[in-house]
Amino acid sequence: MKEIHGQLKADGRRFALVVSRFNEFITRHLVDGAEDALRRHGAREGDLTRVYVPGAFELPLAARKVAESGKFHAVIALGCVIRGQTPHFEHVAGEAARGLGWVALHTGVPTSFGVLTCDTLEQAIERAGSKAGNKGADAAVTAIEMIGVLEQVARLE
Ligand code: INI
Repeated sequence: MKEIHGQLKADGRRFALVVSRFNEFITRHLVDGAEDALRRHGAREGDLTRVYVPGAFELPLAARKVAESGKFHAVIALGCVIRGQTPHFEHVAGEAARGLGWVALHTGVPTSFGVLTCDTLEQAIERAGSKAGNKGADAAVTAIEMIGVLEQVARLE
């Protein structure tokens, strides 16, 4: 019986954080959480790159180009969509989720979904480093784990 678990080892890995500037007062905390998690798992400063885009809708295209560059072991997409702010919440949030899923599947590069989709600003604050944790950190740990999982799957005999 074989069992695969991704090691939480980030040293020697290169990460791109693709970050939405919309709701920047929230997304900057997701960036802090993600980078802190990467460092705590051994990632080096020089192996982290931030790519900023205007909004969550733009995350998939930038994530795709970054993944296709072949320069990164994983992409961590960070954004914040708040229902109260837009009648097209479903479109923005839906396209971000669908598009980032597409990027992962079509490039084979782990691409994690650190996009908050909230009803209220209060919920966003809770998920960006207060009582509901930090979803940027969660997305970073997911990326680290997926690198390990895919590496081991590739080594299966
Ligand atoms: N982009 C976000 O990242 N979050 C939002 O809450 C949001 N709202 O509320 O509209 C938002 N809109 C901008 C969108 O992502 C695109 O940048 C824009 O439509 C141009 O393509």
